[in-house]
Parts: sequence; C-alpha cells; structure tokens
Amino acid sequence: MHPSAHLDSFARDHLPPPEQWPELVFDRPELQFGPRLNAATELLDRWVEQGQGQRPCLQGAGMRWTYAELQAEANRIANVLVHDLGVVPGHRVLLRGTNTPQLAACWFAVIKAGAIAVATMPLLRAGELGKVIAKAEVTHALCDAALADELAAAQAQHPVLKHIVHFRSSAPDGLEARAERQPAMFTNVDTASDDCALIAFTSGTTGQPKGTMHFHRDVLAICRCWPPHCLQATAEDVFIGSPPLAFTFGLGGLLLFPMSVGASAVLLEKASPELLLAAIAEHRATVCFTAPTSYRAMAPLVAQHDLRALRKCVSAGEALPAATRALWKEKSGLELIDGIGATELLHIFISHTEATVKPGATGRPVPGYQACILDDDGRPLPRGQIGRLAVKGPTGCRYLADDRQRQYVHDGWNLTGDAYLLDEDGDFVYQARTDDMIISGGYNIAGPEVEAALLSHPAVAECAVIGVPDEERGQLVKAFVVLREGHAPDVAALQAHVKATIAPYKYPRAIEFRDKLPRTETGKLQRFKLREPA
Ligand code: 3UK
Repeated sequence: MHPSAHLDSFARDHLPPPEQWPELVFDRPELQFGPRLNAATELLDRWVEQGQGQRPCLQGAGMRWTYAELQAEANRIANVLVHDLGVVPGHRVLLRGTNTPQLAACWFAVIKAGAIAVATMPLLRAGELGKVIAKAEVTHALCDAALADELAAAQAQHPVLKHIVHFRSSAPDGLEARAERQPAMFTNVDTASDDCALIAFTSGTTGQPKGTMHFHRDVLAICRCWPPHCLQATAEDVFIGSPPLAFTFGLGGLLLFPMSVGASAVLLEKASPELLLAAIAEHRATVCFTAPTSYRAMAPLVAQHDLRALRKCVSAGEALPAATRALWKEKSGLELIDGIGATELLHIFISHTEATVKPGATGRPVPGYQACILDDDGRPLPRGQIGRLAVKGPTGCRYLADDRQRQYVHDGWNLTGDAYLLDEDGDFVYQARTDDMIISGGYNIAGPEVEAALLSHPAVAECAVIGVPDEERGQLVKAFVVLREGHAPDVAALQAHVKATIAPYKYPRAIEFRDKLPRTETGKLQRFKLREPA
C-alpha cells in the first residue's frame, strides 16, 4: 500500500488481512490511480479551479449552492474540524442528518481533512448508533440539530465519542457559528489513493452491523464505471431521489455522480412517493434515483404532475419486478435503468442502459467489473443454472475487523448473497437472496418470482413471498399481500392468477392480507420479519 497520510492508523490497522481481500481489477485506462489522491479535490475543487465555480451544484429546501459556495462551506467546516475540534487525518467522523446541502458540505469537509466519513441513517436510534460508534471508534460527530437526541443518548453510553457539533443550528457553538469564524480556504490533506475515505455500514437486517471500508480511489472508481456506461448523464442534468446519503446508493446517485460530471442535485429531506413526484416537477429534475416500490407507488400519481423534464430513472436496492417496469413505462413513458449494487462494492456492478433493457433481467457486468455464477463449491455453473452471484472489479469488500469477511469473499470473488442465473443471451437474471430461496416438495422456488406473478394482478399493491415450515413439504410458499384500494381479499383468485402466470407448483398455498409490509429505511423488504412467528 502507499504511504498513508493518516496520523491515526485505525483504518489500516483494522483492514482484513491481504489474503482475505477480493481480487481488485483495474484493467481500464480510466481506472489507473496514482499514489496520492483526495476524492474531494477531484469531485469538488477541480470544478472551481477550472472556472466552473458558478455552476449550480446543490439545492435544498429554500437554498441553492454553486460549486464555489459548496467548496467555501466545506472548507470552513474542514477548518472547524481541524482547528476547533482537533480532528487529525484518519479520525472517524460520524455524520447524522436527513439529505441536505449542509450534510453534503460536512461529508466533503471530512474527506478534505483526510478523516473518515461514517454516515448514518437518520432513523437510527441510540442503540444502533452506539454499535456504529463502538465498532468504528468514532471520536467526532456532525449532527443535524433536529436529530440530536438519539445521538446524545448514544454518546452517554460511548465516551469514545468526544465531540458532537450540531449543524442547521443557530446556537453560538453550533456548526454555522463556528464555520463563520473560519476562513473559506483549506488545503486538502494529501491522502494516499488507498487511504480509507469512508466506512459505510450495511443496512443489515439483524445483529451486528458490518462496516465496509472504502478508499479515496474507490469513490472515484465508481464514478468512472456505471455512470458513463449506463447512466450517461451530462453537466446539464438535475439529479433527484430518495435514498439517504448514508446509503451508498444515495451517496453515489445524489452526490458523487452528479458532481463527477459537473451536474447539480436536489437533496430532499423527505421523499415519499407524493413528495418526490412534486419535487421532480418543481425542480424540473431530469435524473431520478429510487427503489422499485417507490416507482410502483408513484406510477398511479404520475398524471397529476408535470414530469416533462424527467429523462432517466434508476432503480436499485432490490429486484425490479417486470410488472413495476411495465407500469412505470406505461404511466411515465420512461424505461427504468435497473442495477444491482451493494454496500460492500460501494455501488452498481451489473446493469444496462435504457436501450439494452430486457425485462426480468438485471443486465450485464458494468464495464470495469466481472461477474459469474458459482456453485456451492466455487465452481462456475453453465448458463441457465441457478447459483451464487460472484463479482470482482476495482472496488470490493473489506469489512472493518469482522470475521464475516471470509463469508463474503472467496478465492478473490465477492459473493453478494444473491442467487442468480446467466441466461442464453449472457444476461444476469436475479432469483432471490440465497437465504430466501424456498424449497417446497423438492422444488426450488424463488420468492421474488412468485411476487412478480402476484404483482401483475390488478388487486395487488405490494406483496412478499416467503417459505414457512411445513411437515409434509418441508417449506410452504406463503404470500403476504397488500391490496390496492377498492379490492376485496380473494385468495382463490390470486392463487389462480399465479398458476396461470408461472409454473403452477410455485403458487402460494397460504395467503395473508396485511395493511403494509415491513421495510428498511432503504426500501428493502424485511422478509425475515415475516418469518418470525406473530
Ligand atoms: C439487493 C438488488 C436485485 C441484492 C445498493 C445500489 O442495495 C444496495 O446495497 P445493500 O448493501 O444491499 C445489497 C443487496 O441488495 N439488490 C440491490 N439492488 C438490486 N437485487 N436487483 C437489484 N437491482 O440482494 C444485493 O446483494 O443495501 C444498491 C447501489 C449501492 C448500494 N449499496
């Protein structure tokens, strides 16, 4: 590795041993990185230096910042971190806030100071924040004043967190007051390209969260793979969407990718389907990032909004059912760009362009990445057979001090935990999370395939399919269904519809109706919660 700029060596000390790393592949000219690199220099300062400082960069509620204004703000905050709060390169700085330009400025300040950004989801409670603080040995935090309480409670249990400063605050010791006393100039720390820039915690379902460590060069690598090949945005684009900046889907889609092409982004504190549609219309947004369920919920409301400016819509976070793709196209006229990404790989690694869409398939490896399907012994499977998705590229899994590294990385491949098959055309087709495959009466049944069939019935708003224990069949296919307004529960009709749509043995033998389904803050269905006995 290159000589580190970190004075606090926590990150390098807690990387997995080299033999447990995935193989990293830099086989493209745009993926050649020199020994020194600070991601903020490339994504932010470069534009100002090139005379583009007056271009619009970020918008939030009632505010707009140009690139020069974001730079000045990030520089002042970096000075606060270093001169007021004693941050040294390598310190872990926790970030807590809804999506706002101020949160983005804090993120760049941390990167500029050579510290490590540990962004956290706004909905986390003290207990969950405490686990992150303990695991990453977080010493400093920048926290939206509106979300102060849970972090204060976490700090009481974790004295390792010494300094919390609140932003979007009018307090005399708040971040804005401190920043005003600092100069708007800051010389970015000359970090190594393989110095850790961020630790992203997985939106894990249970137990101990996993921290994934990503370097300065990783931040740039993801900007050079999926966006130019699959998204193809320009400096005129206006990005918008729902994922939190603490979720790397949101960090890339709403901050890094727009800034990597000199475009602008609208950051929304709340992005429910109604609010997101209204904001797209208001800001004449052109590129939208959100989850499949959000597109499904927005579709029936599209006609009430002026979405003429919108030209690209990206779906990720969970499998995109063909019915949702068709519905969104029918209502908006736009073909969704689906891509599978993971916190461990930082962003999307299999995807397609609007022009190469194949409904039901995720697509092909993004240039820069390689993918294959392996059996349980790590041998490649022929086309058409379901196995474990394996990926490698310029980014990959490095868990912070975690034995689970050995489960995610095998023989240099990242194993994402997804069951996939490669079809005759060479497209990757999602089946299920490997632990969500249902085995019933000797058949392998992928829950999402049954969900897709149910979703094509007009009465179904949302659904989830799991396997429940069954004496006779081992597991039984069970569906949880949320009905659209104005439809009555009709088990037999839904069963008949599934039998007529996919192989009849896959039909849900049990169906339960619910008002809503358990989801994470990132829009992922929590099937494990449905498996727990009521
Ligand atoms: C699932 C998908 C099918 C899949 C993410 C884009 O979701 C992201 O990261 P997470 O760590 O979860 C990773 C897992 O989510 N998944 C994501 N996208 C798709 N399954 N089709 C998809 N399009 O199980 C994967 O292993 O929360 C997504 C960018 C950055 C991200 N971190």
